[in-house]
Amino acid sequence: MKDQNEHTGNDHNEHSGLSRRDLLGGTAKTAIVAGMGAVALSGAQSVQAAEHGQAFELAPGELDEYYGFWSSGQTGEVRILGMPSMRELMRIPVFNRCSATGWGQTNESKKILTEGLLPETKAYLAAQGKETYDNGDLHHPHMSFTDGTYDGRYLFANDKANTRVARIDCKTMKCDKIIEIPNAHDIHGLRPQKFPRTGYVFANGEHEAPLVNDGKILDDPSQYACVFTAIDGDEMKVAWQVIVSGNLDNCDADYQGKYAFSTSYNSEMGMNLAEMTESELDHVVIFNIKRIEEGVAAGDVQMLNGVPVIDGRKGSKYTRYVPIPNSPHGCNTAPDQKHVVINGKLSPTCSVIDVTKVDALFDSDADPRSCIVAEPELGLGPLHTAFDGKGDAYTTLFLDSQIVKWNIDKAIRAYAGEDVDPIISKVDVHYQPGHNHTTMGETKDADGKWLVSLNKFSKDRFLNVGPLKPENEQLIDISTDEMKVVHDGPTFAEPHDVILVKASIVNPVNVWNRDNPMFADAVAQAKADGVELEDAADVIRDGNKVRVYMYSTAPTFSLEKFTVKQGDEVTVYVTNIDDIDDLTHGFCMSNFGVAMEVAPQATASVTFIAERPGVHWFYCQWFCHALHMEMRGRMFVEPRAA
Ligand code: K7E
Ligand code: CUA
Repeated sequence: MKDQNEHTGNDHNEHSGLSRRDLLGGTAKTAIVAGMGAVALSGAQSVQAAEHGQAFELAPGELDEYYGFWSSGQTGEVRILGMPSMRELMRIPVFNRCSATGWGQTNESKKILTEGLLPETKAYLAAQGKETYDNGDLHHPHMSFTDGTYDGRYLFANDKANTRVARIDCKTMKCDKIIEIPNAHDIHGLRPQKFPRTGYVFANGEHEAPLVNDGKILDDPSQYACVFTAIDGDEMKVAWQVIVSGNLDNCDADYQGKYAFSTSYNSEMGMNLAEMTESELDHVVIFNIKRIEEGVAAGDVQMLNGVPVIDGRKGSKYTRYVPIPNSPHGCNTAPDQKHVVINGKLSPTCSVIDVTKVDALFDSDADPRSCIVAEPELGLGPLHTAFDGKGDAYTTLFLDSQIVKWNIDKAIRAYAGEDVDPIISKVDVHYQPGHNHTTMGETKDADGKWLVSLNKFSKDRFLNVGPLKPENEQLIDISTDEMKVVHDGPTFAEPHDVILVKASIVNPVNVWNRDNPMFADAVAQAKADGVELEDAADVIRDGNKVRVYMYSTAPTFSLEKFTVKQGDEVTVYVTNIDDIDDLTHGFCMSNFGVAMEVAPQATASVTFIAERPGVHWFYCQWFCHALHMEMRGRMFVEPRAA
């Protein structure tokens, strides 16, 4: 971390601090407390910074210490923020349609968006005149693990809206696989296996439905089921599924590679709010991975949509059901590699599972509650818990609009009867926090530096932008026992969850590797057409299909014009032969609704029907050169003979 004096002593911070304070009257107090509003008191600045502890603002040109990988909820993308500065660095389109990059329009992205869909989904979409969904609800981005910590290979993320799981290749920071999960409905909780490696990606189907949902069973909830899915993260294929009792909300895995845990807020299998919240106790389902693998190998399954499905409902040898007070939500394994915190939501408590006591549940039919070693009362609406790696936990209290810091060991001692208070401190957040996350906090390398609270409401914290308000992500310094909110970060819908990863773990490339599978189809097609992509200026006619190959190098396209006939199906392949960092080109065919990004050494392609006769300009829509405006060419569309 940079020396704090250097940060707060710099002019830029002084001025931005002042204008921020003037604009956002409400935050001024927080800012001053945090030391970042030290404005105009230049002599006192270093003192305030020292009191504050950690610097989070970066001077121009300085790099962050962590990557933050953010979900975006109903926007359907993943966002990358630098941390702790909270500067947004990039957006990765996943389940959404992106105008800037052409995600959802290029042939490369359409392949990823369509190839993993189930046949009945493709049929449904075809009836809507679509090839894929263009919305998603991305809640949970999580990185692949090796030996209990992030390994920088992949990010995985769920789509609650359309029951999909996506993978992002961390070399290129592009989504490279999306699969639809059969037999399950509305994937919510998602976590990778931590040990020995990922391995499996565990995914919870949240909503109950008939297992074979073909319309024969409708309003008969007794025949509905929820399904837990283990995906092979290397192959992006479903490995196996488990039918459970109750529904499934969030999940996590242990550090031993033996168990996965899922919360269930609707053990009643109720169909409305009153029914769903009726019973005093819901449960956590514990999945015994080895037993399930053995059961699958032994054929104790039914095959549904090509996937082996095991029956893990109550009484099964594959699962255990641990009663938990009403409607547990978050499920968080601590970096001590021993405890799993189950967040109460409607109960003011968190329940702490000791994973070393889980074996007995399976081997000797011990009381399922015997694995609970603490149940501290923390406040109203505990949703998610983060950890600092020093034995303390940080739980969001949705209803109280607070984060509570508590000590796991003290909670265990209190549960055993000792007179100790596990609560260390509480801090107000603004307002109604859902997830929170600490630096490296869901790995064994949690370092206890920063906490982010993802708040669902911002209300009066920012300039009014109309009835739809931004949400508010707050940065909290947790380097001391007293938590300090040091930064407000407004964000558009909806920052559900985040992981904070040490920058040294993530090593993206600067230019594409020409062997990347992303554009393997284009490479194969060019080869079949006898075209060299990197040196192409070719128009290949194949019946009424026309393939136009060009390369781009600042500030020109290799083709300055090409001619097609009205009604032709035209595919344009652009290969960016520039081999320089940050020299991205674009290809936009104006008035055809066609645009895509072509980053250095990438090939991208797009297909459209040339139904408009006339002269049409295509241009580079990604600023690349002083002569970027001149980087354009013409498509002539000859009218159909009358
Ligand atoms: Cu708590 Cu979808 Cu992660 Cu939202 S879930 S808060
Ligand atoms: Cu090439 Cu702008």
